[in-house]
Amino acid sequence: MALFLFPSKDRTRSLPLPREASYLLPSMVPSEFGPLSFFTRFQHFGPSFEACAQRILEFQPDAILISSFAFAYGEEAIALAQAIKAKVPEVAIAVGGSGPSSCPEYFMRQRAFGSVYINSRSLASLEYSAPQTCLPVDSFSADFFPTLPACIAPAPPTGRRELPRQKALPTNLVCMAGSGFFPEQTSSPQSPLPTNIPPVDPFYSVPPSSVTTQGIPLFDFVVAGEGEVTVPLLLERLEGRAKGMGQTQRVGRKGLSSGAEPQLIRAHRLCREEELEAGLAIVKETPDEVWVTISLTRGCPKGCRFCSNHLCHGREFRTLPMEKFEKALKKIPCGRFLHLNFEDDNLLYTPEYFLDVLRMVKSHWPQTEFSAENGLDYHFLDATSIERLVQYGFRRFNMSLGTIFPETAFREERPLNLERYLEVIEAIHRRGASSITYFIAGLEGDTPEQIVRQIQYLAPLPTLIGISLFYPVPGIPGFTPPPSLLLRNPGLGRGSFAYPWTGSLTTEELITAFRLCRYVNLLKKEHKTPEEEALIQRIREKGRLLTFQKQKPPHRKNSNQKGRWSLQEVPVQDSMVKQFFSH
Ligand code: B12
Ligand code: SF4
Repeated sequence: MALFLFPSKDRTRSLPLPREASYLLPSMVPSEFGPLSFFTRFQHFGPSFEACAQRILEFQPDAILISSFAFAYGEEAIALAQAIKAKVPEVAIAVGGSGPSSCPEYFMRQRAFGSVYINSRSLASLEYSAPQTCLPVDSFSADFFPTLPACIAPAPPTGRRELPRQKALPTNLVCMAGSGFFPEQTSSPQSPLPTNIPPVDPFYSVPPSSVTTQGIPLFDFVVAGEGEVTVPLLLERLEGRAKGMGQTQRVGRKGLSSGAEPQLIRAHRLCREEELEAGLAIVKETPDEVWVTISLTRGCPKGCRFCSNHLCHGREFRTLPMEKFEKALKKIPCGRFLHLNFEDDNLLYTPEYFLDVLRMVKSHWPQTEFSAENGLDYHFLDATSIERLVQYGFRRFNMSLGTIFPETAFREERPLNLERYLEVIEAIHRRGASSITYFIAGLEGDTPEQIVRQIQYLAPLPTLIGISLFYPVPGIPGFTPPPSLLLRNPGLGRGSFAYPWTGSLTTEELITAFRLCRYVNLLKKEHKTPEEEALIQRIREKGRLLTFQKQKPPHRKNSNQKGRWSLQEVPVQDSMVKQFFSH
């Protein structure tokens, strides 16, 4: 088995903004940069899909398992699979992860060749059935494993360049590949940015010259739910296929694809604690320091309506056994300063477990700084627990607030206790640590006025603001069935694409809120550069939002002395900005 992790910041390419996202253009400022900027570039991180496919196929796999971690990145998983199938149509491909768990139908319908957009059009009429969450074992039903038509192997296409292969027999080699894209937000005044992003055709379709396999289903298996439960089922089916084919039949064939319609494999239960493995990754190392990200728990029992976590991991909270955690820690080099980040959703749900975890880390790395990037639930914090966490090594607290409005919180089934939140923020500040408070803009019922009030509420508090633009996921309430636009263009489901899904805020209003939050954060910044001070001063004078723009023709009005940048007014929703500055 080989594992490939392709997304990487080492190789980045700027791409044209996908055509369907061209509604963003009026809100974008070409060559914008600095602390008030919105997203400016659409980037691909890592090698091209073609190169990824090539590298995977050099391994001569019988089957390839692709992990698609969010529905919004479904098109990238498909582009990778298409690049693979264009080279070797017979290799079996399975796709799993949170993306397919939330909408397996989208993946089931994909064909092995055809640009994402040709496929997308056919998806407009896609029928959708609500995803079933992983169920307890006694709810097992044969319906989870639908019987699909008998498999017919595709005839090897002519004219295709085949990669050399060592063995004719299945070896059960399995590759796990990841793919991911995200638009980059720039913050460095030095960064050279493209001057404009034209809305042209998407970048990731395989060149038409390699159209050889149109009509063949892209995936052999679409897998929903936790891998601990589904991978054994998948391997069983692959082994069954390998045995069924036998050596004679497989002569001249590559891989285990049946060429038939994909099979859907759904987890029939959640994985048990003893089946859990620590998700631990060393993300950066220097001779003195090491940065590690880890995930120790699964599932969240809370039922926030906007959250899709349960579609893959259910609502039962499970923790990694401590012995396994201790074993996982052995992968981290000792004797260095450790930065340990938890990606768990609700670590404080079992505070004693969490404290045991911190104690164990400290016993091995007395010098550790902890963070929990995905947020800590302020309901579980108070001055005493904050004191304890700071003593253990928390210097920054990411707080997930959601909303300050009781009616929105009620509608979203999100607990809200502003009094407690304020106490917690103050206690963190008093203790000399910092915090970021996350809220969501664009939820059902939000109004532009409310969002400005929310920003004004957070502005004087000793916390930075993290704004999340609401993103939909098929399967969450209000998105079942998902709008056809989301099924045609899953990528529009990225938060950064500011699509007005709920209709409560327009794209312009969402982006205005985003920029206002960045302005507030700049005001709170301790050591501002002279350029940033100048920016703030101009914004205050004008009562309008401005941003840094890389200077194209030199010597324009408002440009700085060296003519490298100018201050540019940003396109925003005027009444929101007025309301903000009239406070
Ligand atoms: C860490 C995290 C991030 C990190 C890192 C992501 C990364 N590239 O590694 C950051 C902060 C960058 C991030 C960002 C986003 N995230 Co995020 N993130 C998470 C989080 C909290 C943990 C993911 C994780 O590692 N889980 C632990 C592992 C073990 O679980 P897993 O990946 O699901 O894998 C299991 C199964 O899915 C399955 N499986 C996985 N792959 C495969 C493949 C096969 C073949 C099989 C059989 C099984 C299988 O087996 C695994 C073991 O059980 C999840 C929530 C969650 N608890 O899962 C959200 C989550 C995945 N994120 C989500 C989203 C939407 C995003 C964004 C797109 C949001 C946005 N801004 O628009 C961005 C995109 C950023 C980007 N371009 O990559 C959603 C996805 C929803 C969906 N179904 O589409 C989730 C579920 C959060 C939520 N509640 O809404 N995220
Ligand atoms: S607390 Fe977090 S992980 Fe749990 S349901 Fe709410 S948003 Fe999702």
